[in-house]
Amino acid sequence: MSTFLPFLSIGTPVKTILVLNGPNPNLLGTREPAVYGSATLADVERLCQEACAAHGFALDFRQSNHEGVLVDWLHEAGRAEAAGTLAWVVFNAGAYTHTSVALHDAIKGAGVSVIELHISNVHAREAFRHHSYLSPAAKAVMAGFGVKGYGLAIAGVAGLG
Ligand code: CA2
Repeated sequence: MSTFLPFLSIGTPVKTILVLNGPNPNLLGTREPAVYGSATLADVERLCQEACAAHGFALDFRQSNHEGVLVDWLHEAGRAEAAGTLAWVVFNAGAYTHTSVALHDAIKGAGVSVIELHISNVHAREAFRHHSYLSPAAKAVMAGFGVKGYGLAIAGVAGLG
């Protein structure tokens, strides 16, 4: 049996799914449970770990409150996808979804496959949450499944084969 960790025993390279979180999900589980539920960001990471393990992916889970850091991570992800080591990015950009041309440009410029994800149904909320700068650059969009959406997004990527 192979002891080379990035490979399954059958020799198939394991690709990574990068789960990126933007500003404020570090507050999950502490505020607004009616909107976001009671799971913490650590719970979300565990859920993603389980979903990735179930579908044969490695997980890279990150959160930053800083737009430029997210831009740098998207560039890094684009290089990893081009090198064949990254499958997709599951991206909850938080409020930057509704404000950031820089993140739009980073997704497009990096040529990275992104699923835009929101815990809440942003279209059933305030009008300022209805517009997304990311959706036109993303390959897929999902919203309103609560934190379970992260696992569903990972299953969706797996379903693409
Ligand atoms: O529904 C989502 O996942 C959002 O991306 C969450 C963002 C919000 O700005 C988007 O419109 C929709 C907010 C991130 C979570 O921030 C929290 C703040 C307080 C308590 C819990 C979470």
